[in-house]
Amino acid sequence: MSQKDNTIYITTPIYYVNDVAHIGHAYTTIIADTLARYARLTGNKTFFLTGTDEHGQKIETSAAARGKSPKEYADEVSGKFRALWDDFGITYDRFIRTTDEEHKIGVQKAFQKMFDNGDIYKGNYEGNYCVSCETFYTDAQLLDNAGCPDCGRPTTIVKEESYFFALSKYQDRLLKLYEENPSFILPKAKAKEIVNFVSGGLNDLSISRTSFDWGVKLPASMNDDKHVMYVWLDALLNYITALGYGDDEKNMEFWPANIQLVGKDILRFHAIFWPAFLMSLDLPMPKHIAAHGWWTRDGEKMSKSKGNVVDPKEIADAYGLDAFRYFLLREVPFGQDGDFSQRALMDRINSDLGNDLGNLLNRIIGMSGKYFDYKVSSKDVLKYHEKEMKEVDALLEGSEEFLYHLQINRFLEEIWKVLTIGNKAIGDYEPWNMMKDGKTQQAMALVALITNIMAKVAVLLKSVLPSKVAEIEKSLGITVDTQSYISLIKNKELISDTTITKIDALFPRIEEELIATAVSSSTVTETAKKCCTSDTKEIKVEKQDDANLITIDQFFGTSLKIGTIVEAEEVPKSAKLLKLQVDLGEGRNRQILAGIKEYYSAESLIGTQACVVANLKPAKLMGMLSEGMLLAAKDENGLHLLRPEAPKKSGTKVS
Ligand code: ME8
Repeated sequence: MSQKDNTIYITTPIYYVNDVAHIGHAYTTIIADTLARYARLTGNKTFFLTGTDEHGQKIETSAAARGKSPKEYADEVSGKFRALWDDFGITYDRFIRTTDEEHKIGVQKAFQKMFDNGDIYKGNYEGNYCVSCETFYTDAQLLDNAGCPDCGRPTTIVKEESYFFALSKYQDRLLKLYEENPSFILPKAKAKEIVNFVSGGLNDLSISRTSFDWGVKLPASMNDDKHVMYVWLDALLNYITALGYGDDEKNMEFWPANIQLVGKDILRFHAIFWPAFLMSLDLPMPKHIAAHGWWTRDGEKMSKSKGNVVDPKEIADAYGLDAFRYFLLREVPFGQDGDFSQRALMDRINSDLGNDLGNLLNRIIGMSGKYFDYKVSSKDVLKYHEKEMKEVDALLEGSEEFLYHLQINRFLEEIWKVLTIGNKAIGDYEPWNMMKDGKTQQAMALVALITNIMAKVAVLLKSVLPSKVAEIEKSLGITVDTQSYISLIKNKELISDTTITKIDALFPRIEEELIATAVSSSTVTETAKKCCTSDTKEIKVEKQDDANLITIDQFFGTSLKIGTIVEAEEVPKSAKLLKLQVDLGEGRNRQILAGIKEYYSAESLIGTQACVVANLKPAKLMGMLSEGMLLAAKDENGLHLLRPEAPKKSGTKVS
């Protein structure tokens, strides 16, 4: 993306409808949304595309497993993705579904054109197929146990008549594309893998299937009804059919795309197949295919079977959407893998967002209110603070370059340097002493310097923190739009005289004990979440909606057992904690710290039983190890542990 482009087209992958949205989907979508908002703010005509990938064997099988038709199932899950993005305020211009009629028409037109160009021929395919990855593999690519090299699942042997795309023909043109456009693949380090892969030779690609029929049919002119198109051909073409390719061509002015965001696992499809298809269609190449890294959770790979998948809605509900956006964009350099933990998220909120950003706004409100009845004038800012202002303007101007190169974390770091200048200036100049000494003009210049810093930062942060910046706008009496972008950032001007409005803290501090246990494990049902108690944690997320539904497998990812409390004592200096030794039938007792001291005396618990979450990652509380969690229910009548109705053997499974 560059500032000079006047149309900007940004895409996310289209998400398979066999799964609910997780942090990986949210990550790509939030990056794309940030870039699209920024492109619009800076005055570019922008088109932002996202959507769902609904055809193929995987979806057909998932639907059948639920006793639904593929279309019914796709409608349901696609609707959930869309509802989540709407809930998140994602500013997509089109949400495409590969079951949309216009898409199918466009795909058939593209197939026809590739055929007419001599790039499609009929043959027989015999080889390995991974339904989960919807990918063909040669024998040499398979793992030793014949598993899929990408996901490790068993592959099946497919032997059927198939149409082929002459991918091998494009090897040289692809290598030339990579060589002549070193930033075609971002981050550049990833390009090497692709160049090596293509240099090793390309096989023609099987692009139709006959063994199932949930897919786009071949064009009628092919007269070959038993074939449906390979799902990746159908899916990749969404990036042009969404603009009207092969149909009304309404938005084709946006092609070629500026940035196509993908996860690293699907880079090969986008950096090899996709440009080859485009070459066959005589269309220009996208400017960048940008591959992001993989999110893990608390250091572990996320998977449905482990039940540790991060639900973006749950996080956003518990910690705030803007904070979640900031965390995703700030925590990990684009292209690298990242780890999600509530601790890291909480630290970002309290430190970057609360202390550095929110607190600076608070200080503006406080100082302007106390000294100047909330009136701020920029009149003398340059007289007293030209040096600081120059430094701020230069940093902010430079920060944009990072955004254009997708180094969003660096972009944010530069903005935070500016906030540091603001916070430091208050300490250095001590406006309270200026007021005491009657230097009112200087004090006003200082308050106005900080207000200008906040206004300029707000302009650049609007795409990252849309709702919180709306609050800053309200407080500072400014409007962030293309005009203010040009005046405050491009022309480095100052804001007009303004009146500050008092608002609530932007990012109230999240206390340690309020880390939402609700998002500590997606294996615990909503009901269980509401009644879990471990140490001093409380529950913040109470909403139940379809997006949060879990499968039975996920539920059974939590090991619930009956434990017998054999010892109990108070934790010194803690108002809430009891230290328990609990027998779970394992031949040794587990130490569990539970935040129930206000409701139970230690001695009353000895010999009693409770329901325990037995496979929780051990945690240290007040320097002591806690190896599990007791379940309890709390309402206005107090807190009660969940216990078996009749005594059970220690370690009895709860299901
Ligand atoms: O691949 N961390 O769809 P999809 C980061 N339909 N990103 C992750 C992730 C994780 N833990 N897990 C998955 C498809 N992703 C195709 C795309 S486009 C023409 C067709 C990312 O729903 C993954 O890398 O399986 C991919 O970019 C995206 O989620 C969608 O995956």
